[in-house]
Amino acid sequence: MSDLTLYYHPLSSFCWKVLIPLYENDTPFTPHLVDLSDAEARAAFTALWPPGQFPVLADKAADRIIPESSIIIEYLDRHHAGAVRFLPADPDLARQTRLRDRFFDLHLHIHMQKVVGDRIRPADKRDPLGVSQAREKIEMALGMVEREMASKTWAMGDSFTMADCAAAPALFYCDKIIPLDGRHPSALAYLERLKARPSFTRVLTEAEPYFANFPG
Ligand SMILES: N[C@@H](CCC(=O)N[C@@H](CS)C(=O)NCC(=O)O)C(=O)O
Repeated sequence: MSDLTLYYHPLSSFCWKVLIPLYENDTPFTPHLVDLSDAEARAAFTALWPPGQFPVLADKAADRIIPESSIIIEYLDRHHAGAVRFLPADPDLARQTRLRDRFFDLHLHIHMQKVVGDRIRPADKRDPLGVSQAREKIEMALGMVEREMASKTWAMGDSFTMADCAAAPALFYCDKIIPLDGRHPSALAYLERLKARPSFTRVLTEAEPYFANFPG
């Protein structure tokens, strides 16, 4: 059994962000699916990490609990490194990678969550203004991705990094709510490259049985 346990759900976009680097390096870990609708499972999970958000990584050998997707990726890169490195050794390039990672999480991913999350709220508790503001922010961010990716393979250029791990789930689910059609050809081509990356293909294949639960 591996020392690493990942608390996750196969449909969770932020969990995808961490599964990608785990699969990139074939890092051994035990997947622990958390069903947040199960009160007992939720209680056990919040005992581990009170915010109750996955992914959370447990490293038994180091007696550590590591929450937050970007922090998990940095932790894996430092303590369980494989052939693919997710942060450049050069400090300036590492800072740029972190900025792009933050960009995908904070300017795309969480607004996508807002739009999707609103669909599962009771009809009388919906937030149309919040959703329309989130959509505007997604449009703005997609415009930035379109300009950035016109001349690049991966978010940092030639190397696949943590920024691409952040981009993959954010762009995949954004495409479900605001299709990356002809207006965003470079962003769409980037998403297609991400989907063809074997680590992300595997994540999507494993999520497939759960896609019926995605609020379309
Ligand atoms: N900042 C966190 C965000 C994690 C997050 O939003 N996870 C979602 C699933 S994609 C979650 O656990 N949602 C359940 C909840 O908030 O109760 C990270 O990067 O790991």
